[in-house]
Amino acid sequence: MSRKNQTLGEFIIENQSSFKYSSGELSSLLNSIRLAAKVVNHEVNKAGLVDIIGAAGDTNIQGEDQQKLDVYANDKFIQTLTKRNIVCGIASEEEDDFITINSQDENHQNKYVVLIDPLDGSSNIDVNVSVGTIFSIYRRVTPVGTPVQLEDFLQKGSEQVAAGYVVYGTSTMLVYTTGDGVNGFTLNPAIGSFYLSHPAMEFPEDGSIYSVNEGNYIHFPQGIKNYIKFCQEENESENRPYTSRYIGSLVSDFHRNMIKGGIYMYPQSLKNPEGKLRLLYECNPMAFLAEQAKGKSSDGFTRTLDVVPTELHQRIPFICGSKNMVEKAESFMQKEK
Ligand code: P6P
Repeated sequence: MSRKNQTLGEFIIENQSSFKYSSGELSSLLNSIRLAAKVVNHEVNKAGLVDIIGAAGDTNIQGEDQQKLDVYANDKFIQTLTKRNIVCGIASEEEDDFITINSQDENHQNKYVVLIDPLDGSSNIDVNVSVGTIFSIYRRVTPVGTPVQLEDFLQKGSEQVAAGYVVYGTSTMLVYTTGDGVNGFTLNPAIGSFYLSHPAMEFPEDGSIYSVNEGNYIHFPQGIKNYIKFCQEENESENRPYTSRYIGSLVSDFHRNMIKGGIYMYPQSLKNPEGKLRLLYECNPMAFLAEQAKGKSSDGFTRTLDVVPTELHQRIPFICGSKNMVEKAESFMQKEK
């Protein structure tokens, strides 16, 4: 049950009983993400004012320049999750390996692991374009009370118990699912509370927005090239040509497409033979949200949530959005198989 202007805290408590597994720990975990989102939002919103932007000089495991705000966001989410003593392990885009959280008490009963992209799209920070945080939550599969293992993180996306994102845009929103639909909460910065502003979010079955970096067009698989041409063809009855909108920030493109109807694609290419997006902390959480919002997500052939992970930072091709648009793109991909 939800009502407009309910706070995120009230919503979490009211819907706790519907969580598949939780003795209040998942609620506490979601509340710690809420706190970290507010702290990071405070810094992101003034990025241009303090010397916290610009490359930290370091590079992450992907070999990408690490922006200082990446590092800040990563530290804040890890600190908040660790302090609350709720999770047994954390994996982050900004960390080469997963982090084991040793509980203060000897009978370490924490049963959740969190995978996070602390600041996705961070190359946009210096040009004041919206960025986001993406999180994914699983129950551990190794015995409670033992140190967390890699297999606790390498679970199929269909095993997620919760997933969501924070979009630091014209307003800051936290959008998440625990497997019972998708709900969006907008931060009132004056009082620091998130309010239920977008209950029961759903992708329109059809849409007329396509999001892809067409600069990579010549390197795309033929099926994707054919679908992009389909989007650009004149067909009034099918509302084509579609509109091309690509922000370069997955969370922002996904969020707009979920509200208006659309498709996001990051296919494989010569430069990125496995695609660019990471399966565990970008594609799986967004795919869980997409399916919970009646949308669809795949690599053109296999449902994203069915992919069996083999390594922490693996990448996969990613097509996600309005169900009929994704199925159309898949039909073009499968014709060229
Ligand atoms: P490109 C940001 O780095 C990101 O992971 C997504 O947020 C975004 O959609 C994509 O990569 C942008 O990549 O190669 O088009 O700049």
